[in-house]
Amino acid sequence: MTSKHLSTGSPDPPLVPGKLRLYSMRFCPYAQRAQLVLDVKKIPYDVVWVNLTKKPEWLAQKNPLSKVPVLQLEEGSILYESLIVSDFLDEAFPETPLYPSDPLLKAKDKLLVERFNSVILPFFKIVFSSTVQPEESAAILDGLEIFEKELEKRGKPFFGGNRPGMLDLMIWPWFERFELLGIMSDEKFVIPRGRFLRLDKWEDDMKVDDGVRVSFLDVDKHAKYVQTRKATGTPAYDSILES
Ligand SMILES: N[C@@H](CCC(=O)N[C@@H](CS)C(=O)NCC(=O)O)C(=O)O
Repeated sequence: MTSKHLSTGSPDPPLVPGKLRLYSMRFCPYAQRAQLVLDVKKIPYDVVWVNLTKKPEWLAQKNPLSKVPVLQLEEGSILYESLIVSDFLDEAFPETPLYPSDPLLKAKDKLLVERFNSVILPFFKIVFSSTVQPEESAAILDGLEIFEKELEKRGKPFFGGNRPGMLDLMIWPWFERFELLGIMSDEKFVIPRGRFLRLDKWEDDMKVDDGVRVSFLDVDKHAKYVQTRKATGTPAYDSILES
């Protein structure tokens, strides 16, 4: 997990036999989704970290949107978009399934992943503008309330039951980063611990899951990424990780 983020001019490292290849950026919550699925399902993979401000030329050939995550299979096929990659991995590697087997319950989990976008968008607005509009903070709290109630309804530690499932993994990267709201807004908006009791407990349980721990970064590192990206336009990807 220590290799550097490759930038313009860097060759694309050869694929490793027996492993899937994930192209990622260490601070990207979408790419983290795919990594979480790989880690929780214990699928053999290697990661190539990509500098997204000075992109290697080959990124656009792999993904026309030039974004991470990108997944490359051993025989060369390529997929991108975090939800597509995550669902593909779950189906292609059926051991440790991440969705309920009932198609209706599976569809409902997907609806909740979709619904979480109402939290993600205001989250990014607050973190990258450092201002807080009342409708943004309200959207985050309203969104979290839905997930708090859902966890209560399911009556299990995780949305997936007794272990993290796809819904847990698809929303987790933003929970790992929620403290950024306070840090970047000068404490104008924080999600108070204690307001969502079940989600607080869920968060504690997620943090100690073996699969989730692999990609976990503490919030100071996430904050340095956002701060260097905002201040200079060039995040200090590698030096943050080495510090
Ligand atoms: N909808 C995409 C979003 C991926 C995304 O926005 N990735 C960002 C990094 S967090 C990216 O690669 N940005 C590069 C760019 O926009 O040029 C997904 O779910 O995979």
